[in-house]
Amino acid sequence: MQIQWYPGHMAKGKKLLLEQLKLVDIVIEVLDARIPISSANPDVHKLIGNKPRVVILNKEDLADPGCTKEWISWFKNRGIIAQGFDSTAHKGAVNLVKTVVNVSKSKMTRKKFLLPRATRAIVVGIPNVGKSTLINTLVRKKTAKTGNKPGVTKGKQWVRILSDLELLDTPGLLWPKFESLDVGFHLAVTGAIKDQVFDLVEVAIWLLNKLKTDYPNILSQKYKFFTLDQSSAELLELFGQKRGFLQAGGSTDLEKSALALLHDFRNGKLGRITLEKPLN
Ligand SMILES: Nc1nc2c(ncn2[C@@H]2O[C@H](COP(=O)(O)OP(=O)(O)OP(=O)(O)O)[C@@H](O)[C@H]2O)c(=O)[nH]1
Ligand SMILES: [Mg+2]
Repeated sequence: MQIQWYPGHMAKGKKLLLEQLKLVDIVIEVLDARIPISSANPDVHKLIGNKPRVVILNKEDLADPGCTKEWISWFKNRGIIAQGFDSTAHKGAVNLVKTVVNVSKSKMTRKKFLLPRATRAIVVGIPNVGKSTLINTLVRKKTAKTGNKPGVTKGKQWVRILSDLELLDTPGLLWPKFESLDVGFHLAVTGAIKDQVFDLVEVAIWLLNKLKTDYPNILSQKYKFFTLDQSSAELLELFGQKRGFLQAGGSTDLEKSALALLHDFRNGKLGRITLEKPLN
């Protein structure tokens, strides 16, 4: 898969992040619950170093609940506090704030004689993972700009949650070289990379192959015209025909079909699906 996923502003974003990390007590790393490993930016991990960190497995409403539970234990076994979260709902917000403040206080190295002040946290993560939505949910109002495409947050933004937590929103960051093709596919399918920079049909076919293996019943349940003996290319074509994506001359518009399939996945129309499962 040929994609240009590392625009110049992301290199600048990394520099800015290094500066901002000096200002905060704790990092809230927002991961995508459907791809907890692929959505973790190794460059950001290096910058975070030993700073206290809480992991949010965001978009848990779109992920397979059993897998999210397994992922939370997976992180726990590695000494990392992780919590599933749906940033579009308010449920669990108070608990989340408490967890962040408590973890930060338990690791506080600030001198005791300094006056107590609000905990300062920075919210980091890949584009479109829900950082700004999470902040808005915690504040209970729309202060941070959000949108269902990567690259919505540009500058930096401090937001105060009650009196004991201040949050800093940051622009989504990717890294220059993915470890494997699958990482690229995961990021493309979930919407972290702009649709314009990858081959939609290739990514949609990858998704169909993946679903056929990991969730074999989902496709035929959601799209009654699907059967598992068809190839993924045939399935995509059939899907496009059923949706009426025809080009002049009567052939199927595969790009449009691919995009519609990806939207169905991203909006949860295919059900709750986790693409990446913990190995142990
Ligand atoms: N279903 C679901 N959608 C979510 C959740 N969190 C965020 N979203 C949606 O994901 C999209 C991206 O959200 P943003 O908050 O703008 O993401 P961001 O990480 O700030 O993105 P950038 O600023 O581009 O880096 C929006 O359409 C949100 O409504 C969630 O927990 N569940
Ligand atoms: Mg944002």
